[in-house]
Order: sequence, then structure tokens, then C-alpha cells
Amino acid sequence: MIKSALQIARASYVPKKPAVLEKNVTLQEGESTTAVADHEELEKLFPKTYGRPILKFVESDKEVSLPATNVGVILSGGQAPGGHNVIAGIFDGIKRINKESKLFGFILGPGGLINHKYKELTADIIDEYRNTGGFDIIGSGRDKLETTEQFDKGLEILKKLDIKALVIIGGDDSNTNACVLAEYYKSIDAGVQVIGCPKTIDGDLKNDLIESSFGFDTACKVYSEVIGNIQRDCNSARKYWHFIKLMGRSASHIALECGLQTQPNICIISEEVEVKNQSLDDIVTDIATIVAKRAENGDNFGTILIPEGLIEFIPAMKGLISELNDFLAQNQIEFDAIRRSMRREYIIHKLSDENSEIYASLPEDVASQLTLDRDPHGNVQVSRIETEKLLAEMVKDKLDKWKKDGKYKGDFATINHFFGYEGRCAAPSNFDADYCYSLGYTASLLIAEGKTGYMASVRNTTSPATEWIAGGIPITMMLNMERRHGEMKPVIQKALVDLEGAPFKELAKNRDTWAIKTSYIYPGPIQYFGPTEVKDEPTMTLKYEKGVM
Ligand code: FBP
Repeated sequence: MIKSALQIARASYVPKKPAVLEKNVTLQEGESTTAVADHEELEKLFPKTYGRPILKFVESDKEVSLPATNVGVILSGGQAPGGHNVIAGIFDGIKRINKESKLFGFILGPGGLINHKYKELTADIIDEYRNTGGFDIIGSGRDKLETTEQFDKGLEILKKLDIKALVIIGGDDSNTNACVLAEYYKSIDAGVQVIGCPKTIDGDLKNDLIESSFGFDTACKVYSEVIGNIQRDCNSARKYWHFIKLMGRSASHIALECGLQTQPNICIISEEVEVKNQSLDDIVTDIATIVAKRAENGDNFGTILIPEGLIEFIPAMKGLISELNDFLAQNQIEFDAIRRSMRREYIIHKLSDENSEIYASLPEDVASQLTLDRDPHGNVQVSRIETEKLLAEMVKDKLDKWKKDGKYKGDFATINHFFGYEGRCAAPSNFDADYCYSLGYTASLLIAEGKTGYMASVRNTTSPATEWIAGGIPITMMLNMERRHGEMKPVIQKALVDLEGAPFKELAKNRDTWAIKTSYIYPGPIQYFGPTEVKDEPTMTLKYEKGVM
């Protein structure tokens, strides 16, 4: 494989990890736990794994020695920088405990387990991928592991390879599946432990004990670099408004973090739109008002950050999407059989009066994008909805009207962007390289301790890595019941942006100034070498949340 100079230099980077993981460890168990909501129902659904204690690794005199243990690993869902380091951490961890242990990777996500596609990950392979971005070591996929047939099919290959533990590296849905699988394998005495790892650039798999999902740090730094570059261009040419949509399927953490890092003129936060019960027209009016005010100062340029998931948070749109989800879950075959040009009319006639009216009012492309295939978890694929284009067009219409009424005199030219894929496979920042390696290493220790149904956790991450705390959090603790594909299902509760939280309050405190005055920050590219304050900084979100900003 031909490598860039940076790749060669990065290959020798030794990730930092909690000091305790350099030593012999033992587990300290906390109190038993309960789910975030719907306790009774969840206790019944997870009789074998519910309510387990929070775990923390502490130093011990005893050496951990275990028979050789084969472990399987799956990368599930969207790519996130650092996945290869999780795998390297698992590999080094299991080898430290017993050199004869083996690691098998299932190919292209959960589907690899079901279809028995795997490869042994040897030291040579692992070394090729240390500190690199991407999930290409084994590939990833979005197949949903949910039926007992799939679990049994997976068990066949796990038994054949003598795999005693499976690590599922994924987001909220994949870790929910890990939890269901752990419960099932325990209930049938399959002899296979299941451990989860918190992955997603979206940053929405977090709570008091899981401080962040990996990949969020690197992805936000990549997007902030590019937003900063655009802002510098924008402030140089002074002739465009840039509408920038940022990934984040549901929560607006990425937009918020990039907003804090770059200080754009407008940063929409979906969670706020929902709480304020704003309509599409309210959002458009807010943007147009700022455009008009800047124009009064001669500033016919600016930047707007738009979270990818926005459309689902506009209350009226949310109702429409929810009805569409349920309708398509039950009528997908009939819908697919309808000619493309007739689909819009078909949907208009099938929806309730209220939603039908909203659907009919949407521009053609957005209406059709809303009916595209759901992902295997039943979610609308919001990355395919061109909200940036929708908003830019609607703001233009409004400004044209205001111009006719003599309320606006500026020029309004727009450029649209969507940043998502540009950051998902970037070479992990030092934070992600260290965090991911530590998560993988911790997962190997949870396996050695015989744990199942746990998510590897590394906490205290705003302190130097040597002071990080490694342990495990029972996944059942993060569950609640939610409607999916028209049915109530146990799922990990998504962490949305907390409007009472310090990161959002910081944005809210400054945004009126940023809107009118040009206060851009240009963060520049991720640094892998150099002073600690440049190369090892965590996200501003994490620092505000932990009160160290
Ligand atoms: P995960 O939650 O699986 O980590 O994926 C997150 C994400 O990057 C979202 O931000 C985005 O909406 C989605 O994946 C796009 O996925 P795909 O490329 O599979 O369409």
C-alpha cells in the first residue's frame, strides 16, 4: 500500500491511554442500575442483563491470566474516525492477556456475522491500520441484527471459530442490538459475551457516563476547518451567503460544536426549533431578517450552519414524517410499484388531511426525498434531503418579496454545501486516536472479566489521558421504549442538544453579535504534532459540558 508522508509518520504514534491500563487491574462494582425510563417493561425484556452495576477498573496486585480467548469484532453503521484504533486496542488487550488469543473481524458490518464472512486480524494487518481513519480494515454496514434466526445463524460461526466474545462498535441503534444480542446469548447459555463501543460522529450517543461517542471530535474539527476556510473566502469576496448543511442524522451536536469553533452568522439548532414550535416559514423569516440587517451595513455575505436533521424537528414536519414512516412501513411494496411521477399524488391522497396539506406544499425534490427508502432502522435518510437548498430558495423568495415592498435593498447570492462524508473517515485527531484505543483496550478487559451487555467506557476525558477512567456501563441503563417501524421497541435514548446545557448557552449568548458583526474564527486543520494545546484539545462541547472552559 502506498502511503502519504503523514500516514507514515502517524503509523508510529503510540496512543495515550489511562495509566491504570498499563498495570494489572481488577473491577470495582458500583450500585445496581435502572433504565432511563420504562423500567418495568425493560426489566421484563432483559431479565438476564438488566440492572447490572457500573464498572471501573482499578489497579491490582494480581496479574490477569486467562486461557486463550477468541474475540470477534463488528463495525456497524456510519464510519467514524478512530474505528481502526478501537480494533487495535482490542487486539493489543487480548494479546497482552494471552498471546494465543485471536481476533476475527466480520466483514461489512453485522451482515458479516449473519453471512459468515470474516477474516482473522493478525498483527501485520492491525499494524497497517493503526491511527488511520476509515473502517476499511473490515468494512461496515447497516444491517440490523434483530431476529433470533439471525442471532442463531451468527452463533454458528461464533462456535465454529471458538469465539467467546463479540465487540460491536456502533451508534445507538447498533448498541441497542448489542444489548438484545447479549441478553439472547445469555438466555440460551451460548457462552458468547457481547460488548458495545460508542461510535458515531453525530455525538448523540452520550450520557453522564459515556462522555462522547468517538469520531465526533475529528469530524467536527474537519468541518470547522472547512467552514473557517469558507468564512475567510466569504469575508474576502463579500458577495455570497453560504448555506452549509452539516451531518448529524438527528441531534445538532455537530452544528453546535462547529458553531462554537467558527462563530458563523447563523447556526440553527434543531432542538431549539422544536421547543419554540417554529414552522419552516419562521426559520426562513429569521434568516431573512439577519440577511437584511447585514445588508443595511453593506454586508451582503454570511455563513449559515444547518443541522442535517432539521426537517424532522420542525413540529409540523415531524408529524408528517412520522405518518410517512408508519405508512411506508406498511405499504412499501405498493408504493414501490407506483410510477415515480405519480408517487407524490399517491402520497397526498393517502395521508391525513393535515399532513397531506403540508406534504403538498413542499417543493417537488424535498417531497420526493422524504419518501426515499428508510434505513434498516426505519429512519428517514436525512442526509439525502437538501435542506440547505430548500432554505436558500425560500429565503430568496422572501427577500424578493421584501424588496418589492421596499423593506430590503441588498444583494443575495447563495452557495450551498453539505459536509458529512468529508469528515467521517479523516485520520483521527490525537483525542480520537487515544480515546478509541483506550475504548478497545477497555473492551478487552471487560471480556477478560466475563462481562456481557456492557458498553466500554472511558471517562474524565478533559483531563490528560493518563488520568482517564476506564470501565463498563450496562447498556440496559441507557434504554427506553420508542416507536420504530410502527411498533414500540427498546432503544438507547438519543442524547439531543440540551438547551439548558453550557455549550448551547454559550452559542445563545453570542449569536446576536455573531449575526451582525463578522466575528469569524478560522480553526485551521487538525494538528497531529506540536504543542499540547494545539494537538490534544478535546471539543468545546466536552469542555463546556465538563465546566473546564
Ligand atoms: P451512525 O449513526 O451510524 O454513526 O451514522 C451517522 C451518519 O454519519 C449521519 O450523520 C448520517 O445521517 C448518516 O450516517 C448517513 O449514513 P449513510 O452514509 O449510510 O447514508
